[in-house]
Amino acid sequence: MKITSAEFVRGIRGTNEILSDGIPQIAFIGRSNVGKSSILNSLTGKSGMARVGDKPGKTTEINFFLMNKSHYFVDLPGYGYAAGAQKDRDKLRKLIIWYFTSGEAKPQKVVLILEAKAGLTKFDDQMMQLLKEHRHPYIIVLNKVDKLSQRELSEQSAKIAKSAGGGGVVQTSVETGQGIDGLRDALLSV
Ligand SMILES: Nc1nc2c(ncn2[C@@H]2O[C@H](COP(=O)(O)OP(=O)(O)OP(=O)(O)O)[C@@H](O)[C@H]2O)c(=O)[nH]1
Ligand SMILES: [Mg+2]
Repeated sequence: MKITSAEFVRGIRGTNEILSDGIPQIAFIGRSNVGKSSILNSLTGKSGMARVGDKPGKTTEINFFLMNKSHYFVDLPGYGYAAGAQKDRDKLRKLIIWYFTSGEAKPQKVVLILEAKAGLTKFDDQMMQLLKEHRHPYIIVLNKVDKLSQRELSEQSAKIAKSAGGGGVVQTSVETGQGIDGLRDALLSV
């Protein structure tokens, strides 16, 4: 499926009517700097749409992008980075938890993005448990696979599939474009 239109709608930091306007949400979550915003841009083919950064903590609001006038792609801030003021990190952490636990947002699908080198960290595991507890359907994406050799990659994927309960892992690289078309099809065919 192609994305024929993509536009930024708004960024929120708490309750907002956009959460209940009836348009299905596909949410992107993962550790800070894992490439959530980059994947979102790559899926839409609009490179500057979501802000991307070298430093963790680039995304500080929950950003809604309307795709094909039918779905929102929801770009969330990242979790699990050690830099920055504690106060700011707590705020982002609370915002993420609120999105998944308050019951106001009911994402149709959650894309849990892991970093190829780091694999499934304890923060990712906590997030996965939270998604399960709140019955949010999710898929796991392993991004930045360009950073691993073929052998490292198959070892890492097997390890993740095992700890994640045997479900599939979609491999992507924003750098090479690997896996992006497949991920788009998987997300928009729901
Ligand atoms: N090598 C490589 N670098 C990538 C890939 N995807 C993203 N990056 C780089 O990783 C950095 C972080 O990307 P972002 O998209 O801002 O990451 P994010 O998860 O949105 O980060 P926060 O908003 O801070 O949580 C940027 O420098 C990207 O260019 C990839 O597949 N391969
Ligand atoms: Mg971001």
